[in-house]
Amino acid sequence: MKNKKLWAAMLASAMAVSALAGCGSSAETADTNTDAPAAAETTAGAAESASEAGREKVDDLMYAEGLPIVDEGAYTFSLFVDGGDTPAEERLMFPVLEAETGVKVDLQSYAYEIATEKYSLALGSGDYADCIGGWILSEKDILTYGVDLGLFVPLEEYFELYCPKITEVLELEGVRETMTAPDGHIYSIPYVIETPSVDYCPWINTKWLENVGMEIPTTTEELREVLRAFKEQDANGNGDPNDEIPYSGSTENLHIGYLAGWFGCSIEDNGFTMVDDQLTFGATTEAYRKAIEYLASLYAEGLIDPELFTQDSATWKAKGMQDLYGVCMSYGPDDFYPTPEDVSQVRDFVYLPVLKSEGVDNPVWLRNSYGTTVFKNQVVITDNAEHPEIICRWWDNFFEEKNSVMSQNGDEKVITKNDDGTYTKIDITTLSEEDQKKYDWNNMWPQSLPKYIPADFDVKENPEPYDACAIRDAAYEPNLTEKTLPTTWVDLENTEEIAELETAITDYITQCQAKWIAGQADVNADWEGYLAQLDKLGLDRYLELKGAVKGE
Ligand SMILES: [Ca+2]
Repeated sequence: MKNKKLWAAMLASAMAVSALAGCGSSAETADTNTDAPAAAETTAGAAESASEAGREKVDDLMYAEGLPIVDEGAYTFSLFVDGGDTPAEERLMFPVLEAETGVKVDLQSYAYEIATEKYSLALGSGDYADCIGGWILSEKDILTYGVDLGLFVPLEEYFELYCPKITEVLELEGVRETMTAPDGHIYSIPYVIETPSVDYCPWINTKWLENVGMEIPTTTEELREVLRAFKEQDANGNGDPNDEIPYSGSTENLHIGYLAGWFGCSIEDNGFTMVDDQLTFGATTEAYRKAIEYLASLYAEGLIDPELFTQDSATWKAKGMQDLYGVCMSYGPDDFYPTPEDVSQVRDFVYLPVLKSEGVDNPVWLRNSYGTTVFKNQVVITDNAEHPEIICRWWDNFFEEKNSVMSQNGDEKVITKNDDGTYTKIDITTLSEEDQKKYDWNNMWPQSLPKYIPADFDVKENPEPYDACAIRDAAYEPNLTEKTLPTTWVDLENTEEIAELETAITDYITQCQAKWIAGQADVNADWEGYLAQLDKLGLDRYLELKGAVKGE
């Protein structure tokens, strides 16, 4: 049976908090801070006083522990994020958190493109939010606006004094090291999340394979034969033998370099891979040249989407939804192909194996993670914030399991905690359209923000969704590079120079890829000139700064 205890308790405490706060009193809630460090004795220059209820207040404003964090409405902070444009009051989590903490959030949330634009304008003008979060932040921003200019505030002392849950995350293996900037400070709320070992790979349409009477290919030449059959026959079975697109991918996530792993060297978009422990530049290798040559030959035969380098993601997805793709590079098959009503059903698209090629019996694929990833630039607090300690505590409270789980899955109406500590989630598609929208992942909470979901945490969904990525991860494991790309900080002194070199070199690699594959130039004829141009763009200096070597 489902156990609704947790959610009932959670709701009751949230309601109690708001009710009591409304009476001008404060409330202790049960489940926070039992393992908190001793209440801050003093903070730099902060006076403490006792509240009516006997709880310690810092600066006459913030309770050092427990909930609420401040008396109702006593503090508001602005939060700028790329997380869609749903207003705070329509998102499940913000009213809940406000009732719990007493802290109001002035949410400024925009779609990624708009957020990116507004973010750089704001930083330039000085008119930026108290707290900034999401995918818009980069490592370089932390170095420039944190370490260099002091616009972002060091947070480690607040964590130590007031944030037991965040401290718990920092104590996970390798996290504190990753989060700590070269000047010794931590500028961001840590975000550790489960991620697949592989991020992108090609997926192949098994229905089409069945229709043309072929098996899943295991070599590059077998793939060519399959793609030819897809092109020549009416593989999707709609009566038109000419609408099949044998190979496609979305322009933003082509990851052409990954495919070079079939020829012995799998590289990410900036040209790097790992060879044993060594960061290695692979865009000048023979394996990479061969991969481009191979893909160009597929393109010349009409086996690759002619819009590969030009279509936007909406066009790419729309074509997939019409069942026009035989093989497609993406994060998962549901990104471009209709999800069956029964989400537990095996998908038509399965992973394409790591292919062997002539002379390459041990092809490789670049490892994306060891199962979790630490994001070190996900939320910063700026010098415009009057009380960074309150914002830190607000995040710390969000890191409580019930809040993080709820932000991702929904409230007690859709998820219940079982006696064994796992959760069970109902089938959302059984709900009204309005509720389905309410419990949409992105409407509940800006999902680009960090949360804390412990490793042993488990949501059983009913039905349990088919996990194409987990199946793929297991199959790819023997071919994965042992190491992922390093997550160490670049040397502060050289940030600017590295960024400039990276832009020039990556742009050039990307341009050449498109030109060669689409047949506007020949990779073999151009190869010496390409190597010379990379040298001219400063490849040696770039690799020296990155601590990388040239691959063979
Ligand atoms: Ca057809």
